[in-house]
Amino acid sequence: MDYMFNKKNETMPREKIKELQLKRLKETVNLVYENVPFYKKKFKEKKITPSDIKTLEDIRKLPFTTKSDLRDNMPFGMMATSLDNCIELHASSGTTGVPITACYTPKDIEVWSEVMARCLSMSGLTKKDVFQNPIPYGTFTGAFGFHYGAQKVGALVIPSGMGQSERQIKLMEYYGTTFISGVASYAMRLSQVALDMGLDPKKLKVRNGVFGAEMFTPGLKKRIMEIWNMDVHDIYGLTEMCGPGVSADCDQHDGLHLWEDHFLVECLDPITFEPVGFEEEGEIVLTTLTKEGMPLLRYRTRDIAKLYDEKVCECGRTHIKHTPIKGRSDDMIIIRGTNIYPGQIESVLMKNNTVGGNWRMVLTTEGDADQLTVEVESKATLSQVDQMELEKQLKNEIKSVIVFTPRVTVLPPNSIQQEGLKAKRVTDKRKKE
Ligand code: DLL
Repeated sequence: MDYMFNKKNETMPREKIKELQLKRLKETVNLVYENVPFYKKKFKEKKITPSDIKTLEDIRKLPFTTKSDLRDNMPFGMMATSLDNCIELHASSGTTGVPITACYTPKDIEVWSEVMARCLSMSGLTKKDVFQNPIPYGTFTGAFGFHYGAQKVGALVIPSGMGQSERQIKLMEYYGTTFISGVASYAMRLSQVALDMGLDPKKLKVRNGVFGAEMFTPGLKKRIMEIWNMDVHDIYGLTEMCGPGVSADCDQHDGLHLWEDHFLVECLDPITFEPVGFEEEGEIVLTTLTKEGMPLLRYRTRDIAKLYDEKVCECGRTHIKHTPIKGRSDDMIIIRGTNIYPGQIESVLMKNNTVGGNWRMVLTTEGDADQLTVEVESKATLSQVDQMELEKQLKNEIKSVIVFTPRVTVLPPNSIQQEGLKAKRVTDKRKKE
């Protein structure tokens, strides 16, 4: 059994979890009804009051909250408490519009640190570790979430921040970093930088990594494990809940435990909004149970995953598990009538050993038809013949997954430039009607 940060809560019997959830759900419903005009109005429209919530199933009477609801009420309209009671502000990057802003009370920061400490301990972090945090420190939740959680575990935190990849590698070497965090695509990039510096990542002391913030396939995970000789855990979260720390995978590597004493999860059909069965794909919908600053009811994450049934995990934890996030429903691309998730393409690419870590899909319109070009870096520089051979092979392999033939362009290592923290896997240049 791996180490638990909070054994009592992490192994709480399921009936107890449900009892606690109902108590906390009622408190949250009262809190938002009394303090957030947006929810008061929604309750009126639905002709419900907080007293209608008597069982956990009654959650289905409650209104959903969407990203556009949040945008309409930004920056502070969704707050359930005065800003005087808040001590920290975070915001999502806002690449697709108004940034989603959340303010935290001291208790919110405490809970966030606790769930992060659970996730990090579950991933193997101990007070003996040197924990390097190569994530930008700023309004993005990533860096602070990991920082607070790792300090709570008692590890030595190196707040190395984002970028300057050579410096990151030098810090790892100089301080003997044992544990790194961040985003999977950046861990892949860092391994390439180390190799370019003449350093084999395996020779560094890094033996553990915990990554999230974007979809990454088991294939990419395996790649990172091999190239660094480290164990890799997946961590999930979003600004609207706290940031990273909603769930992470244990040493079984078979699903992410979601901390149900702080978040109530539903998995719904995104069209009918009916719950799907266990191990059926649906949209993850989350309700905060202990948030004071910006509590949210039934937040539609748009993230697609499956919930496992409620049996106790081999690791001893009782909190429900979900599969890694397959992607966001808004990342799904319809091209020539076929639904494609970037993860399907990544799975094919990562199986091929000559392929490097970085890739993207470019969509264009030619004549009346949509065209998909998959651009992918090779691991090492290839001869023209080998490059053409690889393009042909990948074309066939991708075709067998997505049914039509894409174009494939193999590029030299390090030629796809990344902007920002999260990898941008899709560039859509199609003509819009
Ligand atoms: O990305 C918080 C975070 C930071 C999580 C670092 C993990 C590690 P946002 O910027 O608000 O917050 O983006 C949240 O990112 O709805 C998912 O679509 C995606 N996402 C987060 N974690 C994962 C993951 C942070 N492990 C959005 N796998 C979410 C797949 C993820 N997608």
